[in-house]
Amino acid sequence: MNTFQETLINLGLSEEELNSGKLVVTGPICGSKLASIEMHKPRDVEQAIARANEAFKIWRAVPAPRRGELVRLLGEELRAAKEDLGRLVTIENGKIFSEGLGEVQEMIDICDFAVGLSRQLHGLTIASERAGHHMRETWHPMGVCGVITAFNFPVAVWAWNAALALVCGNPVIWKPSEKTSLTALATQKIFEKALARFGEAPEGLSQIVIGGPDIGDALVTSRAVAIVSATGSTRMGRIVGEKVAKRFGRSILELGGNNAMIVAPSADIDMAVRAITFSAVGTAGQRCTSLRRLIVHDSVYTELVDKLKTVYGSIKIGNPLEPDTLVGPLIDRDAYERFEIALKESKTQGGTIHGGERVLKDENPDAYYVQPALVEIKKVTDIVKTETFAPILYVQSYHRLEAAIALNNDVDQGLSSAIFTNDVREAEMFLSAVGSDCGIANVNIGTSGAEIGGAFGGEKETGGGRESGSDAWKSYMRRQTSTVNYSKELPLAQGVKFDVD
Ligand code: UN1
Repeated sequence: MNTFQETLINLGLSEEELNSGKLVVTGPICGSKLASIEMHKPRDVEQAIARANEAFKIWRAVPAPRRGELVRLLGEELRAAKEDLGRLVTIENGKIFSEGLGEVQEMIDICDFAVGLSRQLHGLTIASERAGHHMRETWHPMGVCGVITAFNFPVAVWAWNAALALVCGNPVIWKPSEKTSLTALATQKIFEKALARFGEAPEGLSQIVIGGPDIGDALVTSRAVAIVSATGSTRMGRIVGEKVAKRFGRSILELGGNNAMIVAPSADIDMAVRAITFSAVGTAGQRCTSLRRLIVHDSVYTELVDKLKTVYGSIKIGNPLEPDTLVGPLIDRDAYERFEIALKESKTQGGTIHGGERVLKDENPDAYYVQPALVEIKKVTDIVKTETFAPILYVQSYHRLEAAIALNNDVDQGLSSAIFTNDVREAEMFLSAVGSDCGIANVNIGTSGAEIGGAFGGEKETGGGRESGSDAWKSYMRRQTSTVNYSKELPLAQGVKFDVD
């Protein structure tokens, strides 16, 4: 038996489930078919939504710390399944095994966070202008939460949303990427184990719907789905955002990034090289937080670029299950074609390309491994402003920090950003109101690999949503403002007189 089959068995996925349908799941490691699974129809989504709304009626009244207990058990089950689920992430998505494990760790971390949160869903008391009155603000469960996730973080992003939504009192319906349905099915099995240990929970608390855009659309357009959390491209987010807004639903959008790092003259260059490499080539450049633009001070430009070329040249590309591999395959042929087109355009637009070749083609004719590319380019051309979901890093130089910050901000997206500097003035300027316009701004670390404790998301075409830590939980609840009169008078606010006798 090979590791893949063993992994599936350990995760409780049966042969029958994996060979029963029309949706073919292809593994990016060698491009072969992994499974063919059953797809849902929009009618199934309607039924799932109805079930979830029934579940909501019960779950919203369960005390939040008790809801937290379910998420605590989910965290325990994820710990037990970490190795297998991490491996399946690698097999289905192509990220290296260490990152596959890291992704499951991110799920465990958000469960821990959500358990604590389940005792901290706090509101406010507010001073009233009227004697014998008080005001307060309370957060209540909001309703069914639809979660649409992308292939690149096939399970962690579900966990960010589900762990919070569940402690906040909301059932969840998950539409995973068609490219990574296996990890989603495995995660659902893990959730079911937690549910069985939890005992009495309503049916339909967490459901999964498998399929293409029509399935996503059924979630997005339904008035019975209170919240739609969608992660993916800006193109997808624009469609989802508009449709949800049209029915006055709530959306949480986590869309594209075109993330930059500024490397200042005082930067620790060797540390910067390591951070740049992880952020730009890690996950084969397929994170929304991947580093896509490098803005280097002219005094350290040659030194840094030379060091990067050397490191890029020695990076091990190959099977992501092998321990010394750092760059696995691109997800599929489409991704490779976009990589190729972007490099072609970079050249036409004045770029000098280092790397960027397809590699390991003879061994893997149906899989797409590439040598990460560095593109030195002087002007901010269209291609520099385009997010290509692949390991391409555009390198530009600057002289004044203000100009570097302007370059950082001169793209449509606003997800992540970073500065490498040992000058506290520069660092603080970058983090200030006149600095980076992104949701994430880091100092002396890369743009990717955020911890779950902070709010995750960004501005402009990144969509404005926040998920994960800090007070992102508020997006999963409805706010209620109450004024309570415990006096025997009925004074009106603003001193208004309205005597009826
Ligand atoms: C994503 O790429 O969709 O900060 C999420 C990071 C990860 C999450 C990325 N923790 O890179």
